Amino acid sequence: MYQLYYAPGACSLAIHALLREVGETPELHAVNLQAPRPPELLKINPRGSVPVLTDNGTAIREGAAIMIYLADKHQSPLLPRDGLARAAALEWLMFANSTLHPAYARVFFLSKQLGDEAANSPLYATGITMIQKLWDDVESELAAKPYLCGDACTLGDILLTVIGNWGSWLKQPVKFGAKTKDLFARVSARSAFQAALKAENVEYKAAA
Ligand SMILES: N[C@@H](CCC(=O)N[C@@H](CS)C(=O)NCC(=O)O)C(=O)O
Repeated sequence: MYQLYYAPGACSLAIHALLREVGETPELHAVNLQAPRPPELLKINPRGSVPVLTDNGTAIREGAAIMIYLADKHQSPLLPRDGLARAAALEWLMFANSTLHPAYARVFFLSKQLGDEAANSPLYATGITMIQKLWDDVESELAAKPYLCGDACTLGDILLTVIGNWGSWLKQPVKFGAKTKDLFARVSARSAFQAALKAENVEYKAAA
């Protein structure tokens, strides 16, 4: 039995969608990231962040690790088993988790520090420029293929699609190219992704 600690629309949505991709409906524990963390979350993750997955009572932290664990355990085609195909899928998962996500985390931090001033702040604008460069890179990568690894959807596409929907949490806009929006539309239309959005009461807006 899986339990998932999540915040609606946060990076934990990728784990939630993946669970549904492999036919699992987790027991959901919503966490309010604006409030003090519940003691039961701090007990299994002292950092207080989401996602945390428990599998029969054992906690796994760090989104990318959780996704790899689930994809391997359930033999999901979203993560090739070996060789260069697996390396490419892991590369894009890590790009989303360890390069793109922290770029957003920087501007979320600045936003907290600057409050309303963030909308006109050059420092904040620099953070947005760094995010924009990463999305521009994604657009170039998608020039000749529908998904980051070619013809098939992999874990990185799912996490990227989740992060793409964080526009309403930004104080200055990020623009997506046409190919990137097509990717968002394709991934967010998957029945598992739709089921996770519905369960979290989140609207997907980034593909429009
Ligand atoms: N490296 C971690 C990052 C997790 C993370 O930053 N999660 C965000 C939500 S997208 C969060 O919980 N932020 C609030 C906090 O860190 O206290 C992972 O991939 O699991």
